[in-house]
Amino acid sequence: MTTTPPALQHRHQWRGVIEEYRSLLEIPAGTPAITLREGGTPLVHSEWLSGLTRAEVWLKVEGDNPTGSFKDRGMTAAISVAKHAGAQAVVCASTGNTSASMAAYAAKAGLKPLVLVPEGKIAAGKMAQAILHGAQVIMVRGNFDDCLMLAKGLAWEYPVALVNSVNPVRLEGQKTAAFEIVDFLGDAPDYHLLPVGNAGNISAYWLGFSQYAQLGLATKTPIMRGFQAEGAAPLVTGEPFPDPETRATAIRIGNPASWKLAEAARNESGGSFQSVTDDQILSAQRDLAAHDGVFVEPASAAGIAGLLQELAGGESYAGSTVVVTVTGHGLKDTATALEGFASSGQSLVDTVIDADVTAAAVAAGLA
Ligand code: AN7
Repeated sequence: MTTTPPALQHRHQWRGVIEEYRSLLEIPAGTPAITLREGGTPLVHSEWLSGLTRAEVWLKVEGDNPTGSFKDRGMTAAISVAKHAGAQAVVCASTGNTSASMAAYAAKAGLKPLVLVPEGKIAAGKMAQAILHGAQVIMVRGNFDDCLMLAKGLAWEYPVALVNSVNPVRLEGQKTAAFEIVDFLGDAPDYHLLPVGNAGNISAYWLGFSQYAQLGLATKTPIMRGFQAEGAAPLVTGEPFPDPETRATAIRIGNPASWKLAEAARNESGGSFQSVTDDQILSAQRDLAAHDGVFVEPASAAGIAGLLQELAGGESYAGSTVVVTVTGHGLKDTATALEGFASSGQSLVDTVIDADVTAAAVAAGLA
């Protein structure tokens, strides 16, 4: 038997969300974990937002997951269970991040990934991930909701396992983000804000917060506030959007699969659904990057945009603890980020000089 050197004994290598939380997850006993060591993402304190709100505002930075979004939490669970059950191929509909995550975990598991995406509406980084991880990518003339209908139909009639969040195992993995927040803060926050598209994430968070409260691991559950893009805001209006439209393509969804669960989360937590415009989203994305050093994709900034909108409207968070989940990494979609930057009237990098210190100093305004 080897012994661990004393200096290393206190160190813990994060094992991924299944092994860290297995006893709290409803997945079949003995399912081997197919993991990229997802989860264990940081809660980063935002001095900027804490100052604006006179609250303690923390960012749950889910872009730090292996494929750059929160989807990896649910995907390790769904792929592990599908593999254990003998699946050969997996399918999902996606606005980009689910397909990137599914393709990576399917590659790790030796399963064939099949991806259905709305034509022309997927950020380049996400598409590159799905392709490089070996997915067969099928573009659909339609939106995400059409893709989900097809994915369900394929899984129903052919030997492919569906891993969209209509698969309840996905929510089991995804709820670990709520566990991590409570583990870190010592209790649940007063408020939890996040973007909402297909509504799996908010449903999973509510499951996780509720479970911790029932187990006595938290004294309370947070008020849940979900934010949608104005052009794709069915949970705000109460009606499906037949033609959802937003530059935050990740949340361009008109008929969320977890509609009922998300409404339950709102009702039971005393929360709300609100919408924000694309300009607010892109402006929040820039401000978060510039103030806090956290670069998120447009959809991920919806919760930040929502918090700023509420403050502008006179809402007070003073004295409370607030967690805002930022769901995906900014590098997923640099094109939209730079378009937003340019359209805000700021100039992109356009100074070109010879390799000369004086020229650099002049260009930098130092001389
Ligand atoms: C960055 O990848 O639906 O409300 O197919 O990628 O749980 O759907 C992505 C959704 C928020 C919304 N932020 O979460 C997909 C997909 C980012 C996202 C959401 C998504 P849900």
